[in-house]
Amino acid sequence: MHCISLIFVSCFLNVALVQSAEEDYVRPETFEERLGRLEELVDIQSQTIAELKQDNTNLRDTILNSTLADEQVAFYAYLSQGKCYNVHETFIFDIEELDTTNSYANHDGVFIAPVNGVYAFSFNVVPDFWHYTQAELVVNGQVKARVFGDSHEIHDIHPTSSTVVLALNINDHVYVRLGHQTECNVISSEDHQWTYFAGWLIF
Ligand SMILES: [Ca+2]
Repeated sequence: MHCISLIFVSCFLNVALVQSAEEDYVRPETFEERLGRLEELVDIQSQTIAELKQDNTNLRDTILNSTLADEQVAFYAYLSQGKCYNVHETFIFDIEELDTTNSYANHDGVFIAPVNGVYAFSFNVVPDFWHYTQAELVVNGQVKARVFGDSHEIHDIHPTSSTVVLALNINDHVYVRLGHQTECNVISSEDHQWTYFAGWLIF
């Protein structure tokens, strides 16, 4: 009886093992299938490497550009000729002698800070003969410096200038405009002086 029981258990185990093996069976891959899968992996790896190379190039350019901007921000521009300005009209210093980071635009007269930092700005304004002129240095709409040149009662040139130091954030807008306590004629000429605007990053 004991022997019959053993045979029965043995048969049961065999059937169970065969069923389990059939369930776990995975058809062996052919060489072509494995090769195809490897090619897919190589393509994915190549794509990843290309993306990493591009990221590396972008990072290097960013670092180089930020280093240049930190060390070399400077501009200087002047008016090619004088004119009669309206109150609060921006002076468009159209002759650009220097603009190392292309941050001053000689079509609208605005300098846009390329990096955070402490900057120096200098501007010189030349009132016409028999004129008094007020001008303002403006940052984002706020007046930060004023000058006033007065030859109202004399046929003379009385230029007026100022140099200021300001802490700016990146993208701050800086420009020079006519003030409100003023007459309109500003001159800029070879014969006398140029009306100019300059700035540079200190640190
Ligand atoms: Ca420029």
